[in-house]
Amino acid sequence: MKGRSSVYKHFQDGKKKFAVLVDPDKFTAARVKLLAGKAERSAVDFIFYGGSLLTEDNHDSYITILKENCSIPVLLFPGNYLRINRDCDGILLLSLISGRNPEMLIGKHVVAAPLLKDSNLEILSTGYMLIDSGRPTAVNYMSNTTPIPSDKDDIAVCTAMAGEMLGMKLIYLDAGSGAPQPVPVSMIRNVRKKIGLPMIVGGGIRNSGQAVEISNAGADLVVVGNAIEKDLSLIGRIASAVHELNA
Ligand code: 1GP
Repeated sequence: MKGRSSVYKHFQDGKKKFAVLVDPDKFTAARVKLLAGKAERSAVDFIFYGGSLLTEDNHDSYITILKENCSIPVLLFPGNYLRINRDCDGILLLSLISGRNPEMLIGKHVVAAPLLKDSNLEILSTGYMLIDSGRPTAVNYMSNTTPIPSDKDDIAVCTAMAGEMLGMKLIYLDAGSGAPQPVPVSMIRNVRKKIGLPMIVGGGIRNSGQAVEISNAGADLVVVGNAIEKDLSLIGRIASAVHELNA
């Protein structure tokens, strides 16, 4: 962190939060600017930045646009750790603990370690868990891992507990980008009962009703990407619905 207040502290204040996910492959520069303005006016808590592929060469310029047009912390949500941007506020250092692919558990992290150490980014070590949503998602395919079945709450609970005991700072339950169904509420509730870490939930959330339900089940932070790409006005609606829970 470059003299800024700790991002992790925000996660620990017990308030319900909302993050917008920006996948640069799915945006134009003009739309990133619009999104930044709306997110700022709606007091969005975080902007997550990243995607599974990043096929376009717009990585750095979009982060500049975000930083110039809003004061919201921007956290890298990396599909590829080697694409680091030092103007961001932090990085979710994801270990894909629901899978058994060593590259995603530790391999890529080893390669990226010197760059990360040198970056001054706040490193948020995150136990990342993919939950089956009824159809393969980009992350399933790209990570070459099998998600946790959506009706196996006990596996999700034990995986999250293991992540916590391994010293991770955050747990992220993700149904995957564009998932037909978000992570089941019962699973979120059961994981919440057993772990004390801040919990992030994303994937397939399309409206403020779902965001509120997921927050009430125990998520500290809900993340929405796809639905916002299609309709930027959702930013304000979801932000106020989630933030009302803190009133
Ligand atoms: C995916 O959790 C994020 O990793 C957000 O998913 O794009 O479906 O909102 P959506």
